[in-house]
Amino acid sequence: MSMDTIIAKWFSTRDQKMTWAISVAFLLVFPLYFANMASFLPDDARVSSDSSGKWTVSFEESVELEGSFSEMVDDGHIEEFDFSYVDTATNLAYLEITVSHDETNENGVGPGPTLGEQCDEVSVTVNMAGVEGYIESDSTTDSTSSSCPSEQILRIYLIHNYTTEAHEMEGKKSEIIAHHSDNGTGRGDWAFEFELSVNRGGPPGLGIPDNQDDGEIVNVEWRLVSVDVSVVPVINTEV
Ligand SMILES: [Ca+2]
Ligand SMILES: [Ca+2]
Repeated sequence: MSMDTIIAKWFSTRDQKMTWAISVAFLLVFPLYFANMASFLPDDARVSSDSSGKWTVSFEESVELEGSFSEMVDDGHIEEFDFSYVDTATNLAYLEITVSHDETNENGVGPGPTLGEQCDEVSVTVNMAGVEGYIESDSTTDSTSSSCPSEQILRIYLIHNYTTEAHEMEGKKSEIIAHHSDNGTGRGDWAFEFELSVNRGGPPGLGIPDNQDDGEIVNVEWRLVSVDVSVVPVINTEV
C-alpha cells in the first residue's frame, strides 16, 4: 500500500476528516493553553503547587544514633556521657534517655538475711549547653528516683507539639511541613550525667549497725530519633 493510498484511506470520509481536524486543533491549542495558563486566570489568582487544602499528616520515626551501657556507680559518684550529632539532612524529633536501676547488693551486717534494705537514689541531668536549641516546655532534662525497681525516661523534644499520631490539618503544605520541622535544633554536643547516692537500710533498733551497700549498677539506654513527615491531600482545593 503506497503512502498516497494510506493518506487517501485516512481522509476518505467526512467523519475521518472532521476527526483529524479536531485532533490537529487540540495539538495546537493545548501547548498554547498551558504556556499561557496564568494569563487566562483572574488577576488575583496564583498558579502554585503550594495551594491551601486539607491534608493527612503521618509520621515515620527512625533511630539516627543509639547506645546502651551499664555502670557500677559508687556512692556519691557522678558518671558522665556525651556524643555529637551534626547531620542537618535529618528531621530530628527527640532524644530519649532511659536510666534504670534496682537494689541488688545491699547486705545485712554479718551472716543472716538482709533486713530493711533501701533503694539507692539515682539522679540524671542532661546538659543542653552544647546543643542548638530544644523545646523546653515539653522536655524533661532532669529526673531523680529512689523507688526500686526504677526506670526513669527523659525526653528532650526538638519539634513543637510532637506526636506520631496521624491527623488532619488545614493550610498550605509548606506551612504544615514547617510546623513539623526541627528547625535545626538538636545539633551539637549532647551530654548527660547520672549520680548515685547509696541508701542503707538496716534492722530496727538503736545500736544495731546499718546494712552494707557498695553502690549500684545503673543501666542507661539512649536514642536520638528522627521523623519523616508525610503530607497527603484529603480534599484538593487547588484553583
Ligand atoms: Ca541501698
Ligand atoms: Ca545498692
